[in-house]
Amino acid sequence: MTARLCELREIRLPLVAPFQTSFGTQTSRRILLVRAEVEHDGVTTEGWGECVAGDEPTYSSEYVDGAALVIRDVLAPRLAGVTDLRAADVAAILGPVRGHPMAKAALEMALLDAELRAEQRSFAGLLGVRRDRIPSGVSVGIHPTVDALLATVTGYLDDGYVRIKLKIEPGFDLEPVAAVRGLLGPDVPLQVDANAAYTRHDAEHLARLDAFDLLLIEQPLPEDDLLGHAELARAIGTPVCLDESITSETVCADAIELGAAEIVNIKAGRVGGYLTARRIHDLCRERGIPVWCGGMLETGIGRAANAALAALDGFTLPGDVSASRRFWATDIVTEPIEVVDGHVAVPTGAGLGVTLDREMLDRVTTSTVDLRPA
Ligand code: SMG
Ligand code: MG
Repeated sequence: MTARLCELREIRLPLVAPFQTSFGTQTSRRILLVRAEVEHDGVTTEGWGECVAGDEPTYSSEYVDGAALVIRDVLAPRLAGVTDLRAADVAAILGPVRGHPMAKAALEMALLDAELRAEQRSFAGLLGVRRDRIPSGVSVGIHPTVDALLATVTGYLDDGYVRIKLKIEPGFDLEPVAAVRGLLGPDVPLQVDANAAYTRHDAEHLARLDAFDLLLIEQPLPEDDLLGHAELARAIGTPVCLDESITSETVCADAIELGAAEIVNIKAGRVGGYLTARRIHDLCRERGIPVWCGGMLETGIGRAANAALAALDGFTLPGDVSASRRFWATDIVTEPIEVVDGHVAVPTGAGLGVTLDREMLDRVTTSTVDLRPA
């Protein structure tokens, strides 16, 4: 089997509604896609990967233009020189390149999809998952008013989501959380995500969230403040969950050891790929730390992979694996991700299990770069 990276595409998709977090508002999304090919017994099979880097370096330091450059000029050339390239080796080969986990993850994902398709195996099969569907939670952005927020949450409850996550920031926290808890009643799981908007001095304020019986508070403090998260976890009743801070297996182990991560949000892009994400799942499971699968406003490609990952046994909390229509009017896959009875099906087809809608893909493509060596 010979594998190679072929193409880097950028697409642009408008969001069905603006999505506001503590670091900004998005109305559309630029997304990088990578195409790989595997040749086996004279048959060529293609695979696709999706890069979760955002338009600007606000969630983390990675962003679309930076990821595109590092893929084109650094990462793809390194992989092009490897004989018998396999997805499982990508992380180690690219290890000497510091950072850029989202760019690396996209390359590993494209190769993984191509290899698995060539072998007629599913990603869920490779992971060895036992569930055929996963509970679906939805992430709700900051809204201009609490009434507008309640209207949006009501719509998601009607859609069947089994868990609500609210984005919060200083000035938009206690009041909206109280109102949404009032709307949900005591039984619907509710959690909040601050995307690093608070400081160590906010512990007393954040402790007031304890009144709302939240599943967790996600990433209240800056990415590099592990000790601050550990102190906060001791000071408040709501369990502290880390997202942005968990950049590797090592950091995850340290965060758990310090008491900074009572729960972990796993995102493959943030840690350099799905294979590393699985190892972080294993590590958390050994240490008794619950995990759930995060989302990065992916298309159906990334969501399909997330649905398989989230079916691993250690994912005991509902993830941000919501339906395609939560963000996109039209997805780029032929069978958009759907929420049925509050659950998303784990894809069973070969590779990541989704088929690209070529016409739609071409319609939203804004640029294409050839990754094959000249
Ligand atoms: O993909 O459903 C989704 C969005 C989930 O809230 C979500 N993601 O910090 O967890 C997070 C955010 C990061 C993306 S904001 C650009
Ligand atoms: Mg988050």
